Amino acid sequence: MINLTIDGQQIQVKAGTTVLEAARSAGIKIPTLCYMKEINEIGACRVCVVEANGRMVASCVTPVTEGMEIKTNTPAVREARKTVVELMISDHPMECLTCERNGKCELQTLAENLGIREIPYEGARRDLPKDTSSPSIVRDPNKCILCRKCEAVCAKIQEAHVLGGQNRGFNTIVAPAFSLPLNDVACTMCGQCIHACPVGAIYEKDDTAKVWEALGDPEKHVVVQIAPAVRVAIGEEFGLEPGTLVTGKVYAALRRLGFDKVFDTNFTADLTIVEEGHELIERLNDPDATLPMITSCSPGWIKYIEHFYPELIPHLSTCKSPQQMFGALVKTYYPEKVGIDPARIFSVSIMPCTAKKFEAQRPEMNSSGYQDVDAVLTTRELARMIKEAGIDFVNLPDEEADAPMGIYTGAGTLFGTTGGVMEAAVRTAYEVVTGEQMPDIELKAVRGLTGIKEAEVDFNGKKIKVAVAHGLGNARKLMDLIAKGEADYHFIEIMACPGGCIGGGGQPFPTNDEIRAARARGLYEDDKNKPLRKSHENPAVQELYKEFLKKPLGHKSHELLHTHYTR
Ligand code: HC1
Repeated sequence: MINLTIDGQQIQVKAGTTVLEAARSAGIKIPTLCYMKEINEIGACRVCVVEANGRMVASCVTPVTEGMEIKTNTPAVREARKTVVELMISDHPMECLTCERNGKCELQTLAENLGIREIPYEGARRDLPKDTSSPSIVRDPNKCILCRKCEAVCAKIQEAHVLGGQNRGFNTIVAPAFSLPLNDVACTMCGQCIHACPVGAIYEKDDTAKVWEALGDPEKHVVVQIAPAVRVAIGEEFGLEPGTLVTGKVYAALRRLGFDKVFDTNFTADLTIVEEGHELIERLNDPDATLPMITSCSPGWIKYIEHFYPELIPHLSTCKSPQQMFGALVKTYYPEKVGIDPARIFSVSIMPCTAKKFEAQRPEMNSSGYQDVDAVLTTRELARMIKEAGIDFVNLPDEEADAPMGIYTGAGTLFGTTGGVMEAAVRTAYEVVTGEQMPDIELKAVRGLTGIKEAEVDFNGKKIKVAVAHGLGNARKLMDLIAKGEADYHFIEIMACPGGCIGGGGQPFPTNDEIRAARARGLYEDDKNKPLRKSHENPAVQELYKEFLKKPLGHKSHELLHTHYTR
């Protein structure tokens, strides 16, 4: 152990601890900007300067030494931090009022906290073009402060290695290699870089204008679906605690925005389970089938396997994601049922995910004869629309979704958190295979934020081995095992984002592990309180099969609900 003094407090910490972490352990707050524990510890921004034995050091990269004397709050330290931030602002576009991150920008908060009121330097400005090539993500290099957090998350958490420093000196930007457009590289569009970015240099493509226009068009019948993970996160945009379940208020807000029908992605999450469960059973009974089967509902994950493991694509379930199953049905089953011309339908989805914007535009997603999902909004974009409309979200009454595509079970809602698809699938597959009720439907082994989770379920003598990974770096570990022939699993769930969709790239700022855990608790609560908790028991799904699809994996299902991805 190392003994040191911080601001007069004697403390003891383990050797190797940084000054920043030592201070945090003593309850002393040092401001940071580029720092992410164990992910980006590069001392780039110098905002965390302190005096160590009389010398100015960046606390995030300075290890403690025996007898060290640290001062975090001297005039020289405060002055140095101010100068660092003033210099950063001096060449930053002063567009705070119109910036995506206005009010949620870490640089703005730092300037406020450090009492910066004027910038004594006039720095050179850059006027580089924005990269708008991706259907999901916009990069504005002019706002980049070179903290390298996006690069670190893309490399170390997602292991996609898409972003990196280009050029030198003042011309340095963080961009794909050779400054190629994002759409031309192996970007999975997961949007984790957006959460890492402390300013407005990376953000989702804004599709709110498209949706406002559709809502204002009397010829259009505008329908909306909301994803599982939105309901436990959007409340944060209105001051509620992370994890607060606000499903009824979201439905009410959507009606007040003018949507003609308010439906729920959880309905098709239940449907996905019925289709995917049957697909799994079919594969288990076929000695020539490709196993393990891997879930296919996370579009960032699909893009990752297409780029990095194309030879393993046959492992993917052929099921489309719930978003896309919904899209296909809302322009076929639904208009047939209610007698509307499908050409009039404009289908919107509210997703926690930026990659869903890309998924909706994939050529595979037109099986209704139209683009199945016309516009995808993130949780943040919906919150912006609600604010723009002046809706008092917190005081809205709880309303119900419309039938039939708004009815869901507890299993459907679990999709929004890592392990949830697996838990939902096991609940259904167990009953279909064994013909018996599962003794305990809660598969606790696949809950929680551990990167890779495993479980074994006894299907009446047949042991089914499953694994769950979230975050693409964890997915890569499982893919390497499969590639080496060392994975003895039957079924694997993979979600691109850490925590699953609750941690999606379109979720409110900030998103961290504590907040992910709170949002997951909200979904488990939703599941627990549902009278029906198994997807195959969803009466609206049963009706859909009776009236339209006829049977799982049948002809219509194959036409509308399944697809094959290619390299
Ligand atoms: Fe997801 Fe899914 S769980 S992918 O994270 O399978 O976005 O919430 O909507 O489609 O249901 C996202 C969430 C979401 C789909 C479902």
